[in-house]
Amino acid sequence: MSEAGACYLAPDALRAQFSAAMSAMYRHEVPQYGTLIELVKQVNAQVLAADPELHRQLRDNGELDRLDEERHGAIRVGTAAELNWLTRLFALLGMQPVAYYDLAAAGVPVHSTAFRPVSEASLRASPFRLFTSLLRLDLIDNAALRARAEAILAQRQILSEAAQAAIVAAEQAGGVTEAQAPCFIAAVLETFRWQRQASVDHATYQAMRQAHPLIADVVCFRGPHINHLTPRTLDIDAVQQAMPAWGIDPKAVIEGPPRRRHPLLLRQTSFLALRETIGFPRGDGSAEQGTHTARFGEIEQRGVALTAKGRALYDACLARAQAEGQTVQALAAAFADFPDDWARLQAEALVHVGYRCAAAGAVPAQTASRPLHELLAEGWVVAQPMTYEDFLPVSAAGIFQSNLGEGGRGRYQAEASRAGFEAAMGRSLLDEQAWYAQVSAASLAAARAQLELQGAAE
Ligand code: OOG
Ligand code: NI
Repeated sequence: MSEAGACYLAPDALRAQFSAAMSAMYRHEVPQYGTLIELVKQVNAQVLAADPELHRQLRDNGELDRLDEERHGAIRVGTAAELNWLTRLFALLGMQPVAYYDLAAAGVPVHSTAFRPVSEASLRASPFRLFTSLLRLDLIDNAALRARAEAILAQRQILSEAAQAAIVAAEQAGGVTEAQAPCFIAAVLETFRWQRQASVDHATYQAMRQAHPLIADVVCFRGPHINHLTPRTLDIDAVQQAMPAWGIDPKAVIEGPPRRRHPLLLRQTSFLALRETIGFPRGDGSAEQGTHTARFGEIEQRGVALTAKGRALYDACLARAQAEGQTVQALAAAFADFPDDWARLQAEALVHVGYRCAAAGAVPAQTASRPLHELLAEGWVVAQPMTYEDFLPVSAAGIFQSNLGEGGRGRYQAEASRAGFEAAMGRSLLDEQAWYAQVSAASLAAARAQLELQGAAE
């Protein structure tokens, strides 16, 4: 409540509205995305009906209700100033930048983070995330082209005057009221809309595209159009197989780890980007017709979050699979040594674990302060896998490349530039490993507090 008594929406509620508006806009613009949502819904219902254990686990983790709302999107920006504005906007929507992804190492001239909710309650309320990439013009060695790209980007404003004013006002007031929300959402949503009209002539577009398709995508349009939205499926292989029958043409391989009894991290696949007609302005005010490919659809299946130790093992297995051509067989062979039973994954500290108090009634005094292994062994507390809420740079590069067409893979001898990215944002990034560790510790503290509460009086 403000002093005047106006009622501010929680950032979680504002994000839920923003996510719904974004989804509606994309569904309208890319009808195949709507088809994909229907297919994913159907497969998820089948999986839940056939797998009561998974159903229970998702319910206990509070993930069942968020499943149909769950999606991430992706955008690409061109300058530090643009990233800075969006960082401010996303903060109002309760989204913080988690993790640094260096995609130059995988041949794509950007570095990225994902803005997402960071408390468990916020993730439950609205799990919307945005994978956000900043173009690295410093990786382009054609100096004239780089200067031209910089000059074009310096001219544009990705947020309208109205959207900028709404962000500043919300920051000053400490939020957006329920009455202001529809206007606020409408104003900022415009930034992410597809533009049928490029901001440069066709020759400039082609020169940028020649340097890298991604440079053209960022530099030649008025704003960072949303380029995909991704629903979460519980069985990515089933959706991938069903896609053709639903009139959707998937990319050949699923990115990430192979299929397993206990899914690891994140698996993703996409349908190929659409070739869309674009008007390129001529000097005389008329437009030349051309095309641009940027927008696609993607699905993902989320598995357990890995500790640093588990992640090192994952990276080693994946590198082996890649060296062998990353076929289904190569993946299966490379991951054969990665444990696939819950007890070993936990015992070897490969996965992040959350805790929950499982005591139904009164518990003996002093139980709350007993060692964890005893609480687990006697069933006072149960451990459950924590879902991976972040992204994978190698998979992201694979998704980028399959949608950029020819020339999507460059060679860059660049250092990662986490500090440069943070300077552009105007704040620091959150470390994903620290985040899982902290949520895990908090869940154990909450379980102990609950045991304490249920403790019999001495
Ligand atoms: C982002 C590609 C990465 C993911 O899910 O890993 C991504 C992009 O194409 O802009 O969305
Ligand atoms: Ni994605």
